[in-house]
Amino acid sequence: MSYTSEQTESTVRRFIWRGAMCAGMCLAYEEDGYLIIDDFFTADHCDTLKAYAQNLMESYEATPDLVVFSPSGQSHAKANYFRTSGDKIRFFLEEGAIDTTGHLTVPISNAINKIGHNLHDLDKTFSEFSRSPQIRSVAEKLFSNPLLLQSMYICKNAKIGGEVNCHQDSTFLFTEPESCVGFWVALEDATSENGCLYAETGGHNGPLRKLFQFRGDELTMLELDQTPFGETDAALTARKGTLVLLHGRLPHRSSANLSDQSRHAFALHVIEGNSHYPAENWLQRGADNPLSGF
Ligand SMILES: O=C(O)CCC(=O)C(=O)O
Repeated sequence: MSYTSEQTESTVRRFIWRGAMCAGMCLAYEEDGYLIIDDFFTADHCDTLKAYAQNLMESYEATPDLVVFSPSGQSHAKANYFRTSGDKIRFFLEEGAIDTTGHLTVPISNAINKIGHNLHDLDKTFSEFSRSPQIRSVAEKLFSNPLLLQSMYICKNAKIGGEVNCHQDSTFLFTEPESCVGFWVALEDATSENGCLYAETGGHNGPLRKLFQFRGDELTMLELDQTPFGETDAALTARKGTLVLLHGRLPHRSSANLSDQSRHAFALHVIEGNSHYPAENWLQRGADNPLSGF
């Protein structure tokens, strides 16, 4: 697929956070399937969260046979490590971070692809960030009973940060009716050089293409609809502190980071508490560990 006719920054609508989600923001989100709000977090707040995460990563000791993040072709142990991470804090490495002998090719803090998937409940610092007044305010505008389902600290480090293929978040976080919304926060400037998000403007009006499930003791991708994605040509560039809101049906992706600037981000996925969360969804939490809200 080629991504030639990039939608320029000037044609992508942008807003500035002024304490509440205004009518213009609601309309843009409804029409485009994404919403960019600058100055959502202060640069200082982002720096503090990034430094905190760097510390966690530097203290982490990798078990390379378990942790490489690869959405396809995982070994059983790796798939299990991923599958059971919904109510834990786990570290996933970049594919290029380990050599054939199982040794790290780069320092551990550069080797990590992401930390997931329950930072928002298990870590006080991430819980406070996820439940900040501004995230809560947007969530309460979009949901009647918002529940925090999944969180990720995404590194996309310089030179090694991998590509994220085009997908719809509802493929991975499905409810009936569909309700997933992604809150993606740039903790560093995200540009077309270091792997910003790209999206298909209005593509949330298309069908849900796939469902990622845990069935018969394995993770499987079910095909629902063969309609190809349209062009994901809207560059959702985001300076540090910007919120990018992503509708669960919106096709989006990001490129590998070949630049010498890292692109750290925090992503939180929220669902409607009044919807049904199927038992086949890959991400499950124990009965003694229910989802919570703000
Ligand atoms: O940060 C990225 O590059 C991808 C994030 C993403 O696709 C998501 O949060 O749904």
